[in-house]
Amino acid sequence: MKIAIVCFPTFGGSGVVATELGLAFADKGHEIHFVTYQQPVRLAQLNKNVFFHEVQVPDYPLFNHQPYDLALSSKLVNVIRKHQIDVLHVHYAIPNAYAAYMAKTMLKDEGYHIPIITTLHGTDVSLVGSHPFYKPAVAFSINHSDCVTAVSHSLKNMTYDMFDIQRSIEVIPNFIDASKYEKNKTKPCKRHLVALPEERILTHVSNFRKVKRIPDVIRIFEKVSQEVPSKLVMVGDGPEKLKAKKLVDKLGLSDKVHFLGNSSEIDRILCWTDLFLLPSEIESFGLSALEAMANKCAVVSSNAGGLPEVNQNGTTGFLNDIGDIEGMAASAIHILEDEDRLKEFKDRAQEHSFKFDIKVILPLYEAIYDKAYRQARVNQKL
Ligand code: GMT
Repeated sequence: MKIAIVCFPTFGGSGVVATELGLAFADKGHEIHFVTYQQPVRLAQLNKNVFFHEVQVPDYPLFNHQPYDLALSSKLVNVIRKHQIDVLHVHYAIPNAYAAYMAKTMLKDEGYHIPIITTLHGTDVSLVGSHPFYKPAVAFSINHSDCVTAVSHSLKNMTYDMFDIQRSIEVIPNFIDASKYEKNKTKPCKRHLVALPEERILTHVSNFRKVKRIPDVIRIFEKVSQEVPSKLVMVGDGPEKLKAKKLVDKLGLSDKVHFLGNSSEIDRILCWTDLFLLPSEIESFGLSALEAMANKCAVVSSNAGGLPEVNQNGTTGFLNDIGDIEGMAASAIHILEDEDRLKEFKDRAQEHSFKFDIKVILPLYEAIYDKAYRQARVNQKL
């Protein structure tokens, strides 16, 4: 099958899911065409089955804002037509599903029926998508996709609650590649670069946006470090980072907190980690937590959105109410203070994460692609 994938190419979870999914389909012999404004960060190498088409938006003095969705829809028409694409999978509704609908409509005029699969990831529904500036266009794009998936039950329910949706939405959770972590067992993990042997390592990975509640991460760590010798590793970049550094200085924690930038080698960082912190305000799934679990990290998170579908309370870690810094610190201390208990949480975290193995998830997307493709062929003949 020839599959075009639209996503954001940055370090965000939706781009990671889209890229890893495309690569997995390419491994199975499908032809994959990524269409976005720069080569996705997890797309290290193109190969004979994997292509990248850059969407360019030339500057023009009249444009106050660059019309990216217009350029994307035109690029999609050209790519789909030239490469005779069978299905178009768009990740993140804004503006990707909207641009896909426009491309589909343009192609329909030529008698070319391209089915659209839209995957909702989270803020495209919650934070951004539900804003009155975007809401009608998002609802329209969801209702006019041929198949719609959401990465958690929580996100699916939220979509129905927030929008007037007239169609079914299928839940297909995010995934990890379990075989990668089994192989990683043999890789050296340079833990000594970050902490002393007797110290525990806590890690947070995000895009440092307000919804991640970065000050909570630091305040939880402050309490933990008073009870358990430990270090905190903060990975990623974003608008809240500078404030986070200032808070770390203010609390006198600068020799215990390491700020790393965005990393495409997250697994190397997570292999040191004992406990992953994710106290988010909103989180449709929490792919970063799942990746941490696959690397044998216990997780202390908030109970926001889809996090309870990933982190199992009392088994793989703990879930506390949003903003409950005391509670999350107590949960973390409980896990970290006892060597055997920590090991049990870490083992169970990895075991649970393997239920989200790509081998389990890929066939779910395959079935959707097949269904959408078959329906498009029927429409083509009508
Ligand atoms: O807002 C973000 O955190 C980035 C966003 C994205 O699209 O990259 O993440 C969302 O999608 C991820 C992949 O499906 C989910 O794991 C994240 O939970 C979700 N973020 C939020 O809901 C805040």
